[in-house]
Amino acid sequence: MTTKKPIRVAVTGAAGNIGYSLLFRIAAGEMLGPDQPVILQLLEIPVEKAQQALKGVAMELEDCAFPLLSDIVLTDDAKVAFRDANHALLVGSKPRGPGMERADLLKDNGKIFVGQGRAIDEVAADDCRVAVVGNPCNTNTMIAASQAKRLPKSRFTAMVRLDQNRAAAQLAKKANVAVSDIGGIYIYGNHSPTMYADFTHATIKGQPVTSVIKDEAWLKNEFLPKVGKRGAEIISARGLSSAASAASALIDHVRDLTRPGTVHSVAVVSDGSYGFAEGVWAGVPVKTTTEGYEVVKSVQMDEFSKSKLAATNEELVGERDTVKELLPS
Ligand code: NAX
Repeated sequence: MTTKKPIRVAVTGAAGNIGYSLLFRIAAGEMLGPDQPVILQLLEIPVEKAQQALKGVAMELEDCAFPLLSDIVLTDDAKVAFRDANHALLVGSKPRGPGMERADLLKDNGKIFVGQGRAIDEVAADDCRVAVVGNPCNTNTMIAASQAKRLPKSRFTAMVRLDQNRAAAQLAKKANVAVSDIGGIYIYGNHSPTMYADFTHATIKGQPVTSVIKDEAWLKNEFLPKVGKRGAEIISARGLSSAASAASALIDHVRDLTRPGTVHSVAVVSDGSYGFAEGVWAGVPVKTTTEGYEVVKSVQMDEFSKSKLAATNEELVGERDTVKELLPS
């Protein structure tokens, strides 16, 4: 029996698709460790159907009899969900409806993240770390963090780990090696098709990718769009967006941010590194430290990579402009 104090994990959109793949893995100890008890604090919208679905998920969690699951809180109130939370996983957001413009989606979802950012800053634990999945996740993170007066901005991160995992899997498949043979593949920029999966510094069994996969045209014209548009490919095959793989990536994202020394892709507030505009949330390689993370700044980019970074930065800056009325002046 573990004697550790339970960690409080708040999850929004908990009755959604990703929630259904995520919560059971957190409760099983895959995110915070096999001897770390957790309390799940689950937020859903104040709509009967969503609250009923949430109750159903909680019943299933109970029925798993997870030894590490100390308690479950169900609520439609952000302040209840985030109270004393050590981790806030912001998964819930509004899906893009038929005929809806991306700008409308940005603004509509942005409002959710204003409220949630404020609530987190008010009631979460002092050590709270916030990880955002709900799309457009980079800009939603910026909006949530902009409300924070108490928590440092570095505690707010957006998930680009699914893109890293997708990129590693595609390289492994092409080279016919195990995924564990792929090293140093990191995602830069936005979680959108403009993201840049930097294959130029990645390795296969320790050798540069470009010396193993000699087909540069494949790397530039097939691999990159494949990773960038993988979400859409899954929707067209499954009729639903990626859920289990997104949940798995979020487990990786949070777990690796608690393991000092790990280098992984995380969207963090930009300090201007790699030419990203200061203050946008851009995917970069970070090294986890005991305090949090530090951005790996030493990667030298070639002209091709620089043009990709500039394109994804332009999109992030455009998103920031679209939601500027939601940001404190
Ligand atoms: P679902 O529509 O299945 O679930 C979302 C849930 O969020 C719903 O149950 C809804 O009631 C709830 N919700 C909406 N507004 C809320 C609010 N204000 N507070 C609390 N709950 C709220 O979507 P799902 O497939 O779970 O995806 C969730 C989000 O993840 C979407 O925005 C999606 O675009 C995004 N994704 C992000 C990925 C990433 O790599 N960053 C990849 C997967 C996914 O596409």
